[in-house]
Amino acid sequence: MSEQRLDRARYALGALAGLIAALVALGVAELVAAVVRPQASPVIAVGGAVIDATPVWLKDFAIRTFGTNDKPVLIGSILLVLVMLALATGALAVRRRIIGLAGVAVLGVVGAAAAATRPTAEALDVLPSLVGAVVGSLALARLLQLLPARSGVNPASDASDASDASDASLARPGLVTDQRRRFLVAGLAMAGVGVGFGVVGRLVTGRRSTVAAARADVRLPPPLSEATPVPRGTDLRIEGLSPFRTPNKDFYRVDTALIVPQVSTDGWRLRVHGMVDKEIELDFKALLAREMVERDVTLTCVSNEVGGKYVGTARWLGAPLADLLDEVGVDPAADMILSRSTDGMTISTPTAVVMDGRDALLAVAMNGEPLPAEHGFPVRMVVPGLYGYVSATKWLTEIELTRFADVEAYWTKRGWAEKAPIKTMSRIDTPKPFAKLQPGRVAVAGVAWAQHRGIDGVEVRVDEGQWRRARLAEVPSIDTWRQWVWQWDATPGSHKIEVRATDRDGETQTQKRADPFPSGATGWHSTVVTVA
Ligand SMILES: Nc1nc2c(c(=O)[nH]1)N[C@H]1C(S)=C(S)[C@@H](COP(=O)(O)O)O[C@H]1N2
Ligand SMILES: [Mo]
Repeated sequence: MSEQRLDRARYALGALAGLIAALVALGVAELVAAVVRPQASPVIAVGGAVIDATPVWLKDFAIRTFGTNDKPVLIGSILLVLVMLALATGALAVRRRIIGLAGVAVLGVVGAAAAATRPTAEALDVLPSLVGAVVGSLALARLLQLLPARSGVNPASDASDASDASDASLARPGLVTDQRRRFLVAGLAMAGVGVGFGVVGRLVTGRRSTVAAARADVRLPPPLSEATPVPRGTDLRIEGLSPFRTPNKDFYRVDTALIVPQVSTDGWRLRVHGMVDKEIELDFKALLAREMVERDVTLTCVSNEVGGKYVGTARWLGAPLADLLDEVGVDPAADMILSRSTDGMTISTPTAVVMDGRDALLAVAMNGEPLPAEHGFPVRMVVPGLYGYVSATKWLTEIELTRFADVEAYWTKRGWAEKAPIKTMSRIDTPKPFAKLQPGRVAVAGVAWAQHRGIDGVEVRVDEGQWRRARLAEVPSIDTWRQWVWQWDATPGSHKIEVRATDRDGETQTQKRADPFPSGATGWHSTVVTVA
């Protein structure tokens, strides 16, 4: 074997050593995180830090491009970066061991720093990254020792006979193979241990999540005020049209949580404090004992694009927030309700909106079952008429009465509008884009929403012709979306169908296209179809 090839092989094996060391470090870190707490895992902590630091344009791009897969994509990207850094560190460490150790140390410190600076960080959160880095660097050091000898330098003790003969490895290729085999066996064993630790760590984390049990234990109280009966004809039951009520499993999910917060009902407390006469703290039982109401409300995300899917309707059961605020006595100067979740999210809601008589709820159930973990178990806020980022706090634990002049919530700090009422919007659900249709009668149908103002009219036009009034379905209240349908006599050719809605204030949706940032998208949804 030529010296050059041996060199290349040593670098390749060094890179491999770096990768294996990273695997060991991550596996150990996951195992420690399972004991400390899942949020302290370096990948989760760094992911959270990246999410918080992500500029708006990139977040928008990620949501547009990856949709609900944005989280797996983020974790995958972090792992990819880690793999590349590990390969480079290992390769560089072939020449200079200290680079390898420094590389591992830096990665460990990055993980620990991310974990320590998360909004809900606890002191022990640095442990997974630090312990992982220490064990990872030991693994790297050991593997580097086992690297096949190069001319003159041979750290492997029992190969010392080769160390003074610069051509030894050239003369005895068998030695290289033996050494390489020993390296690979050790590397494989370490990689196996690393993966094993990681798997066990994840399994333990899964076991530790108590939410399934806590959810099963919740006995939902009957509502004092039942939902306004849903009139007949609320659901037009047209194929391809979104049902009036969105099943929980299909309900969109938008949040910054890389792992779904696991909040049990046992230790759950809601603290209401700040500019109030008397601060109070409720446990879950006390919340369930309050007068409950049940309401159909449509939630919408400000990031929803024209025609997008980040909107859904559920029947929520919850305690009216206004009642609770009346009890604590809100200082009239407190124009902001700052709510906090267990994962450190902060959301600001105008006090006046919550107190104006609408059904702002501390919700405990969604479509007849306790909130699913991803939708905020055990308690979340729901405020009809406001985008989720200024109202719909999931995993809620704290409500502070304060002032917009004094505090900025999470998304406001990142440039999103401070106050964000939902904009009137309509969407064509059927026919689907690029559908191939038969000539004749085609049901064009969709949903329109203008929560807490209500939808007054929906119009459809084809190929920029006359606007035609769609037939509106019934609705239980002004807080939900409204289905609509228009019968089209389709003629052969390619056609563009457009929709626009008018709310009960008489405002018709503007045609002007606006991005979701900073206060919600505008523009008319359209669909192009072919009739043959
Ligand atoms: N704790 C927490 N609550 C949150 C969020 C979040 O990131 N963290 N996202 C908000 C946003 S932007 C929206 S649109 C709604 C979405 O609620 P859903 O996931 O139940 O549909 O939750 C809101 N509540
Ligand atoms: Mo949102």
